Amino acid sequence: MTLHMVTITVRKQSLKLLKRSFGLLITLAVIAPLFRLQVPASGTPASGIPASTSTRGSSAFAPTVANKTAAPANGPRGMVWIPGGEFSMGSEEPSTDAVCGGYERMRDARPIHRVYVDGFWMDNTEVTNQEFEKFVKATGYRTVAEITPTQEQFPTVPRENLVAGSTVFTPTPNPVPLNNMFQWWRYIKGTDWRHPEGPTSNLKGRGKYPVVQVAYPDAAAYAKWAGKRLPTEAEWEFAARGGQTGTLYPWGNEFKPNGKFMANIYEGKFPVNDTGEDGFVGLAPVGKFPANAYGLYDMAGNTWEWCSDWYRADYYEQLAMQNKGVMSNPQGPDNSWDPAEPGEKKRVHRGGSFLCTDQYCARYMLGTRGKGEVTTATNHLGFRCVQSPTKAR
Ligand SMILES: [Ca+2]
Ligand SMILES: [Ca+2]
Repeated sequence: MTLHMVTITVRKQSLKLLKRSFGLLITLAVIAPLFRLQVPASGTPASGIPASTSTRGSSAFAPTVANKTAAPANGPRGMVWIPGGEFSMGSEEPSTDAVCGGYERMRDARPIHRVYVDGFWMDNTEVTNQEFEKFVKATGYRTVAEITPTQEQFPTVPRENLVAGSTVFTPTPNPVPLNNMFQWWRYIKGTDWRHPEGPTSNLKGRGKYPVVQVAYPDAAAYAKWAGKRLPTEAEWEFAARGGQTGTLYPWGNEFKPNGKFMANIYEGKFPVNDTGEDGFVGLAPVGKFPANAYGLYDMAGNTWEWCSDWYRADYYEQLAMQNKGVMSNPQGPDNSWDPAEPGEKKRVHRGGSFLCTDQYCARYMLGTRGKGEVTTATNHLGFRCVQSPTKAR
């Protein structure tokens, strides 16, 4: 199984590309040339990272050593205790050549390196619409997707295209080459967290679904209001691994133990027809698949989840060159760098989504990394929060 993630990036100079890509596809949707998908050129390295980091043929994973200290009393409701400890972070070379899952695509997840994180509380599910609504009602917060972008923010975008909206996955009518994400992603006016698939969609009956169409500032604002914070990338991976060592998935190494799907991903022909063999076409309510050993649901699939770290494709390489031994509570690099779009500011995404498929995106697998421009939201991107024990209420 390999996955590749779909990263969508707001781009200030994207008008030309959007027009070319979408010109004949758009009907009712209003496309604002505010965003651009990150489409790594097929067959070329995803980064300028030296090629000496492969771990093929030998495991670079040393045993996870979780802290033994007991969970603090009176844990926050809806959160589970993650003991913290030392573990091997990263991903080995995938065994697949799928479009986005091959070696070059995963280079940013190597070398595998030792990391220590303190214990913390973590939301046992992705943040739901119900929860996000409480925040919005209490604060009057408006998400990025609800605010009309300005000419100052996007000086090269025609004024008529400066409309509030967001990005929505739209199946194609027929099979298409998987080399151009513009074929299945559209910027649609009037899309936001209350209208996650466009202005005519709504949240009726979807209180327990994960909130989506949240950009990084939206997720961070919610976390702050809740007295929590977004997880670091290291915390997220430690938690997802559930105390195991170097497994491929949060539940182990077998994709479908006893023939059972363990995550909400995509089956069928991508991006034409999601057959929903795992029980869900598109998003699922949170917590519909078994939790990992720490009691965390949907750490693979359903929605991508924001982490607080800046994304740098070469961050793990930098750590290796610094040779500081076990990294303690790493907070990520000081700035962002994605060689595919070096001008964009990106934070880390983790866990993959309901669009992950072995045909296209294998980044629901443990240790693999995603990234996204901070103001860009989609209908397959959400988040969950953490809380350090000293701040537990
Ligand atoms: Ca599914
Ligand atoms: Ca998830």
